Amino acid sequence: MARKIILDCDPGHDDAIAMLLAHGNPDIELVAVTTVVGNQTLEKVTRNALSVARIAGITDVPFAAGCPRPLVRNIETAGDIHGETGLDGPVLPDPTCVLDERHAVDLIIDTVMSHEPGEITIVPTAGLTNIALAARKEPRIVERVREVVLMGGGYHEGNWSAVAEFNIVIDPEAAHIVFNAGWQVTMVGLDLTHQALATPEVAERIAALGTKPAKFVEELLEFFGTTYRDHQGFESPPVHDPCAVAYVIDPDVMTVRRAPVDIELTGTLTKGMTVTDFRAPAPADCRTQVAVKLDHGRFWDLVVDALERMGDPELIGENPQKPGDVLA
Ligand SMILES: [Ca+2]
Repeated sequence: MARKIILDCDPGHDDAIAMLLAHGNPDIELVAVTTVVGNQTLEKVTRNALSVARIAGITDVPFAAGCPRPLVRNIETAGDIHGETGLDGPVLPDPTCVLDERHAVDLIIDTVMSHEPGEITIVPTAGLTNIALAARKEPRIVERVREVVLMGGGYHEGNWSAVAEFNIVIDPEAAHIVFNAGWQVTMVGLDLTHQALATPEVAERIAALGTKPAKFVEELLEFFGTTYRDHQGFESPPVHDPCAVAYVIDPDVMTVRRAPVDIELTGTLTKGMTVTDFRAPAPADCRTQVAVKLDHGRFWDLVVDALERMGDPELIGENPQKPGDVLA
């Protein structure tokens, strides 16, 4: 039976690819998509999520907007990596599906509580504000969720500071809640995702598919590749977020190691660090594990396969205006 996931995201180039992977892979079922401030403002990332839904032909999944700012800190976005829109590069179609009326936090709670215990996996690929609030508002979700598989953090690597990763450092208090809640957390951090490079060979495989969603991914990777080269010195861009989705689909796509993880909230140089204790053995009650080594070929096979299965969905509600028409 397909594993059911809630994707909590801030699209974001790699979030968009994570959504396409989740939609196209038959072994998991996307049951809700929620958005949160992060790579760009809530308004922008929410619009992007709906545009990606249109490109992928996702029609029967509720989308809800969540928190417009972190719990305690001021808003920090990642325009230098994801551009002014949060999804610069491709031309995005206008969204056609309507947002769920609920706040993302309520959609998360309703989804988890209306399914059997152990049925829902939460996959956050953004700051953890929505997830933390959901756990505080309805603590029963913590025991009911199968596990949380998140993209964020890193035990040895940082990107927003020497030791901190963006998703964690923009809302460290939320991360602290999520990592200490008591559910099983798999941290798919930078140590792992910096292995998920979209090399020229990967880009060629995707381009060869020739479909609209593949073309979209090609354009995403082109923009992402440029900003990662210019701002972080990568030859090929690391495509973080789909790694978390890939782990849910196929745990053998990476190796993981059980270890306690906690979040630094007060360090002058280390705010938002995911402090990982590798002193063996991990205590018996340890509920956290960290991703270590990616099977690069197997990971990209999953992404390419998902795009291939998706084919070329018709753009739903194709814009009736002809080119050149002035929108009212
Ligand atoms: Ca993200």
